[in-house]
Amino acid sequence: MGADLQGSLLDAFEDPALGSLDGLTRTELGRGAWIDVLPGWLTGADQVYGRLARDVPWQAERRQMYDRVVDVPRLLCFYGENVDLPLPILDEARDALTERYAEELGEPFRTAGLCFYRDGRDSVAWHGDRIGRGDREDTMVAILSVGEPRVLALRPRPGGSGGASGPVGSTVRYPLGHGDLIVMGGSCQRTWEHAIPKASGRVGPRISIQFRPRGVR
Ligand SMILES: O=C(O)CCC(=O)C(=O)O
Repeated sequence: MGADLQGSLLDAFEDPALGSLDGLTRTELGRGAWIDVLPGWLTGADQVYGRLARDVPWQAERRQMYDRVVDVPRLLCFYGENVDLPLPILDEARDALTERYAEELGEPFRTAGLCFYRDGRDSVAWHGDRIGRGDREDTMVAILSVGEPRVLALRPRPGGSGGASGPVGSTVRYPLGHGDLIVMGGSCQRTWEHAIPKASGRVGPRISIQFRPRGVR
């Protein structure tokens, strides 16, 4: 795969483990959207990165874009409901998130979408996860990040439901590092958009694991 990570040597010998979710910090974005952030939720992230990079059956996809078919600028693998995730620590993460958000979300996190950003040229364009419940009611998408830090950018959805467009410059940026967790909640998927912008310079690989409730994509 040629996707070596310049991880810390100490971390390389550490078994993966999840910390407490008590340290989550919530930021209200407006229009009923919020994000919870917890840097360093996962320790031993080097091992997680290494095994996912090596063992996941990554797929390169192509998509129709107007009159052209283009490469999707990242590798993908989707784990639906009731399938084993590629590492037990990811099942633990999903279950811990389900327990933490049980009352607020009202249903479990059930699927895991994995993205592999090979370098700074890989990215995700602006979008909301609006297939399923995310299009009409509040939901949550939780993202665990391993590998090179990349920015998750969020901006009010232009002309979206839930209010007028946000003011120019209202984009917020969260650098997601090795082992960090971010949860997008409330109306975030229908009133805001998110993206992983391309990054310039020498940017190493990153893998994101997105946990979602049933039907949300
Ligand atoms: O990689 C990430 O953190 C975000 C991925 C994402 O937004 C998506 O795949 O829909």
